[in-house]
Amino acid sequence: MLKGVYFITDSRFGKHEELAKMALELGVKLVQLREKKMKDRELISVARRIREISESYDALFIVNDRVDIAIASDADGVHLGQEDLPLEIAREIFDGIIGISVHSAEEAKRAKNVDYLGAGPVFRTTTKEDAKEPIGTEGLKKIVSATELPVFAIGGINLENAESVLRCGVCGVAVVSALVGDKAKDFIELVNRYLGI
Ligand code: TZP
Ligand code: MG
Repeated sequence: MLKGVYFITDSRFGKHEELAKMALELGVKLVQLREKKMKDRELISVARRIREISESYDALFIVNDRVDIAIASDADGVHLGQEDLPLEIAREIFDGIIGISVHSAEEAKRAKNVDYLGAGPVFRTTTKEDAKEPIGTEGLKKIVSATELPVFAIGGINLENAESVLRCGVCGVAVVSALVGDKAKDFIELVNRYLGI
């Protein structure tokens, strides 16, 4: 289900498997493994373990950046940035959900043959080291208007600002830090209530 809260793991907040389990336990149905530094041998076993855990919660599992790891872990999907493997090539070798990151309405218009867009960062975030300038809710609205695809907003989304983001017409919100801490449950409830999940 490409809708609702989309949780992204980040090793700064804990072990990938434990973070994924925590989110799944809270009812999240969409989990992404995002890891840029780990050696491939370790990464593939982490991916396979999260694949197994998400399966048992009946949730979708997406791998960030790495089509090879997505294939080898039997993931449901892969999330690609503008500089990762080109979409057409990813489609040739991977049969699953493909999402891509966009930062502007132009990039959203160019995105064809993908299953969803990740749009952001909406707000300033300290979670992603090389995050671009925030697009704000105005930029997000432009992206949503420029495409027919489901759009997940990302970047600095929390309990306080989630409603302003949901009002832009997104299918869901992709978050790291909003689910790490004591407001996680309230955050998920707010998003689900707004989206009628
Ligand atoms: N891509 C754009 S912003 C971001 C990623 C992976 C980080 C989102 O983390 P947080 O803690 O929800 O701001
Ligand atoms: Mg990427």
